[in-house]
Amino acid sequence: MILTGLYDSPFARRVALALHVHGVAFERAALSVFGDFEAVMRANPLGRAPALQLDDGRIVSDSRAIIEWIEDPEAGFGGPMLAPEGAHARFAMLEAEGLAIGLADKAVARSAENRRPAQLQDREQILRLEKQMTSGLDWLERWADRRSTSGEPDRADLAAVCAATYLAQKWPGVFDADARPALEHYRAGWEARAPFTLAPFPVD
Ligand SMILES: N[C@@H](CCC(=O)N[C@@H](CS)C(=O)NCC(=O)O)C(=O)O
Repeated sequence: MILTGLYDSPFARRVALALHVHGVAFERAALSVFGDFEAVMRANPLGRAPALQLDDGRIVSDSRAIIEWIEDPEAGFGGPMLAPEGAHARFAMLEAEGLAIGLADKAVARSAENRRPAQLQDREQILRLEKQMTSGLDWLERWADRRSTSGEPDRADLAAVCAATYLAQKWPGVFDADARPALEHYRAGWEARAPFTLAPFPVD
């Protein structure tokens, strides 16, 4: 099994974390969607990361679909389930996971804006993205205040920690750790533990 993507991608990273939780052995193609675009196109018809190539050659893309596949009983992997049982707990997990993935989407879109030459950057779009990122962080700050960093993480924890660390590293002006103590405590607490230590965010 081959996972394509860099761990500075909040999407590729959370897939790697899910694979580690389930104890699935995998190789990694540490390719950049920009610098190694042609190779990424060969790994995923959409040229995006993450993509997981199964041992039989099939390719699953999109982090949500990949994690769903990893957790499907048919895949036959062991380890603790990342989706809680019971409608109430499951809905609460999906609510937070959806928010965290959306926040990561906005932060990645904000980073993409910086790849454009300064004169082509869209000021209105940048302000809109930063407003969305700030509002998403406000929500996660309240949520993180009620969360623990002991026990086993669920899918919402994987998504929230990957999104928060991406923002902390790439957008420290938007995610000011001093102004968001609950989220910072939660993020740093999980980052110090497996599975997060097994697929760390690359620090250059
Ligand atoms: N919804 C997708 C988002 C994946 C995504 O945005 N990946 C970025 C890298 S962080 C990417 O491939 N960007 C290049 C592109 O979309 O062309 C997922 O959850 O996997």
